[in-house]
Amino acid sequence: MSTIGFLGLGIMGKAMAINLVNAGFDVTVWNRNPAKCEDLVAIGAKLGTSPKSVAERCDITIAMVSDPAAALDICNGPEGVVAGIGEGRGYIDMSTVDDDTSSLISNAITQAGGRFLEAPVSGTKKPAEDGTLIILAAGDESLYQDALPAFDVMGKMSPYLGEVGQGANMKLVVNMMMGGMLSIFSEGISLGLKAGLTGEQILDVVNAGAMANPMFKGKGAMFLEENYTTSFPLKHMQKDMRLAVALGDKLDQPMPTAAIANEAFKQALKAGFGDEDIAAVYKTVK
Ligand code: NA7
Repeated sequence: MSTIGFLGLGIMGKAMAINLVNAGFDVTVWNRNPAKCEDLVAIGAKLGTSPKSVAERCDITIAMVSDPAAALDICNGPEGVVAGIGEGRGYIDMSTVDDDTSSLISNAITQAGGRFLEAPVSGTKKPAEDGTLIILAAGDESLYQDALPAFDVMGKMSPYLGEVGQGANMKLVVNMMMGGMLSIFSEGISLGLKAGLTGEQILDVVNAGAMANPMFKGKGAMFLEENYTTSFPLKHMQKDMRLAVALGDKLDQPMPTAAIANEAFKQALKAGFGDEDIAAVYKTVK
């Protein structure tokens, strides 16, 4: 069994690392704010002192941090992953970033002798806890094969999508659609309520028809309860929408709907809802 390093113990990383420890992997953890390592150490994880020390010690180091800036931060500098990766060891970035950021990281890791895989995930807190994420892997295929036992613990499906960039692109395509759907759904619920329908009536009809999906079911209930407990921070969805719109620019792909949904999430961010769940986009239209 490979030794695994885990960098970034936020909502997602913590749940994923716990599953790896519970499955019997030898896991070393690091988080910028070290207090978040305590629960992992309590169940048997080792404590790393820097991204470099973790990458030096482990066969495979996994990262799950917030955004492109954070993904680059933990790689670069004298205490970064690149300084510790060495010949043949593996680095898997599971954060959601754009393809250019992923390529920069890939080049730095491979020039240092390491192997690189990007593997952003589809799924939020609950699937991370349940080990049912969809892992979108791309990059070094030998590292993908080596990582499969760990992916099987964290996810229910982990397709190999080809060259570095294709995992990042797949993730942005999926989340762009999710953000657009959530934005129009929040407007529809609000419109229906203002027209005098009840929330239950609207959700019952939506959930019985061709539009039924688990997200509408879960987030619809949250809208009606005005419960915005975070499982997917709204600030991260706005980042994903921003990166998807930028990908559309780069590829000359018109995306009028995604661009407007991005504005809705920007508005929610400006209103101070960034650390609440993506369901809080509803508050800007209700
Ligand atoms: P969270 O719960 O916001 O956690 C973010 C993590 O990223 C957390 O461990 C942060 O450390 C870490 N972070 C943020 N910036 C940095 C920098 N500059 N250096 C090192 N570490 C950093 O996010 P989620 O777990 O919900 O999401 C993770 C990813 O999955 C994200 O890409 C989503 O879009 C999908 P901290 O605890 O603040 O010290």
